[in-house]
Amino acid sequence: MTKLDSFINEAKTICILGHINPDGDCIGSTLGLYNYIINRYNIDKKVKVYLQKPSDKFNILKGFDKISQDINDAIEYDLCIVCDCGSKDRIKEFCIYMENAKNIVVIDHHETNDIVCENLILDSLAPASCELVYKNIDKSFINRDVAECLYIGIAHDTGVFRYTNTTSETLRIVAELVDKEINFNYLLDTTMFMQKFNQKRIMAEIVNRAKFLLDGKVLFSYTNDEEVKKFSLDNRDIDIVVGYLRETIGIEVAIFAYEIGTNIYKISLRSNGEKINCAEISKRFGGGGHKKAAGFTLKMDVSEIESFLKKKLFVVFNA
Ligand SMILES: [Mn+2]
Repeated sequence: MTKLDSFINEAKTICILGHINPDGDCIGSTLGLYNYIINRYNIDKKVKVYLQKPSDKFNILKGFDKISQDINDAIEYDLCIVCDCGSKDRIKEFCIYMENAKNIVVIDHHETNDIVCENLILDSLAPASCELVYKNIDKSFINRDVAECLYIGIAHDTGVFRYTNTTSETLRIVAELVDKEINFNYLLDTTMFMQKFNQKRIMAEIVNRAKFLLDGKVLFSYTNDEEVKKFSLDNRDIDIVVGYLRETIGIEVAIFAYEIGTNIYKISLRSNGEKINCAEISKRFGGGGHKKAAGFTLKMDVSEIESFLKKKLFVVFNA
């Protein structure tokens, strides 16, 4: 029995948490564990997933409709499992469940993990938290529901197995998941590739205003709340933009800014090659993430962001 399994085995009540703005790996790892616990223990355990409301495109995963946003500081869970999250700040309002819990296990693959916890399943070389979940659960209880969740998470964090974080082991794990007769084509299309027409239209606007900075090493663009609303979208609909900008010949890093509050911008970075470490850059500004994908928050007007980036990144690029 793995350490994770023995914690689950001993607990009667379990909560599962992830990070703010939950992405495919966060949703996949939390719901993957949720479905695993239900499949293995049925009604013997009370298990609940708390996440900020994820994009509806993930509603094809079992348990999606059970994801809760409730806050109740009187509840004390026997066990709190935190997935895919490198800092307390990013658990946000659900942190109370972690603080109240009798035991905590953290499963994560971020380079910048600063959660202090005795039971840390941390591997920054793992391409996805879902891969770590897979490795730490009893394979004989992985049913189709679990497999779908874990497949989604690994696919999302590896760019469908094409980023350099993908290993032969990843592909072997994926093969095991495919053997559970998941409809991977449907899963990928629904959660990654199919878009609302307005997502394509806002992308056109964002690409049109994109600028090369620092001798063409950086491709930078942005949107704001007003524009996102104009297209009847929300921020969950533009999470694909930065990855799309990265796929530009000649650049070392794509940077995309979007408004998460009045004059508060989330800055997302995606790099090509080995020269730029996005996690390191983001950490300097209070954020974090992975070598090739990371982000941080800036409190300023969008017109100031460009000059901020030019000034600060110049130092990084010339280091
Ligand atoms: Mn992840």
